[in-house]
Amino acid sequence: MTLAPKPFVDPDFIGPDFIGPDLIRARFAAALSDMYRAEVPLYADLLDIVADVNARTDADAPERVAVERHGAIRLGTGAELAMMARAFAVLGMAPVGYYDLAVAGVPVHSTAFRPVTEAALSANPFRVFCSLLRVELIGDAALRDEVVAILARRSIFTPDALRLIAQAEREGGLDEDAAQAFVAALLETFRWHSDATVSAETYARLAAQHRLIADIVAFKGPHINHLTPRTLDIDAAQAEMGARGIDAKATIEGPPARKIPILLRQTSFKALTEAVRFDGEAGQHTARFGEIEQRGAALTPKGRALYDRLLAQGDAAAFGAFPDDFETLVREGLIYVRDGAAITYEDFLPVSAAGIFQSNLAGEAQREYAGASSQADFEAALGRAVIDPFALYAALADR
Ligand code: OOG
Ligand code: NI
Repeated sequence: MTLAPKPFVDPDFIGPDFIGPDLIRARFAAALSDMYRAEVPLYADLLDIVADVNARTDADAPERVAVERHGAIRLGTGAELAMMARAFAVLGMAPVGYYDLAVAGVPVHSTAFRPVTEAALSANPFRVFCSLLRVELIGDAALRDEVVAILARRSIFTPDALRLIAQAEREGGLDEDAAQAFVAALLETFRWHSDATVSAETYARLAAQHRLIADIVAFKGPHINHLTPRTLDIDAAQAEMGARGIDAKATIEGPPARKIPILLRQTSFKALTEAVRFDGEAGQHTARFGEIEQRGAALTPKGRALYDRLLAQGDAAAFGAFPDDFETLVREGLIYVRDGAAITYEDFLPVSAAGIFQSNLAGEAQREYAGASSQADFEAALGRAVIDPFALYAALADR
């Protein structure tokens, strides 16, 4: 089945009293960052490091860099995903790309909700990497049924959020009061809940299947599991994490350091073990972390094919074969260029995402999930097709 990529809220139609989606998104991203900073103080330290490193690297960095970040959530059901897509549409964010994480031993598939036009990206580039549990990959039929039943009992949106999503769709936008109410209501979906919805015994069985399944299923909602500011020098930021005694991931995901950065490089501090309660009984859960990333040039399909081929060699030295001067990158058609400059990559990398997932699942045995990737199933749940990221870059690029 092919579904048309139709936005739920027309971003070009903003009524006279309406707050534009870009501004609602900027307010939401700021509110989410404030909430996460309060919930996970180590994330505040990470923001300090990034601000220092960025100021040292480029005092004249574009304003956008300071507010730039992404976050991630993990949803349990197709219905949750469909409603989340409608909520993000109110924020001017559309699903771009399909990421199959099952091949990397994580039983989810994902998209990135993000602004898609140049104007919207420069107004506020906030993105959310959004994963959906692939319940069919749970081999144990009884546990699978139990997961379905547990998820069917929860509703992750507040009544106000649902009402305001419908209002935005019906009326074509939200006015000031409604926009404020919507930001506050949607924030509730991303909040951490230390009271699990299941017993310690059920949690243990879910976690034995996969720790990520417990994270997705055992709580009231899809708590934001990390936020990621953009750094202009990830090697310096990684070193600074070490210097401040922060327990960081050992390696930076993505391409090695280069003269001309490409795609994206990411690292994180490891997920914190936090106190939770199972039916009032004390327990622990490990899920929330902080991440940083450095973004480089978006690759053309030809460039990406070369990158993937070198990646498959499994040896960092292999990347030496990827040209690292601007003229060659352009001449060989490996990067997208506009007005003489590389277009920045705005998306994610499945292998990096898998590396980030894995580093936050310390002690989790590496699984293998058979079964084809399932973009059609994902899109059926989403209620629309995901946008092809290459098409967005190609539309921006010089001919
Ligand atoms: C998402 C991990 C993917 C990234 O930056 O690649 C991601 C998750 O842990 O839920 O955020
Ligand atoms: Ni991330």
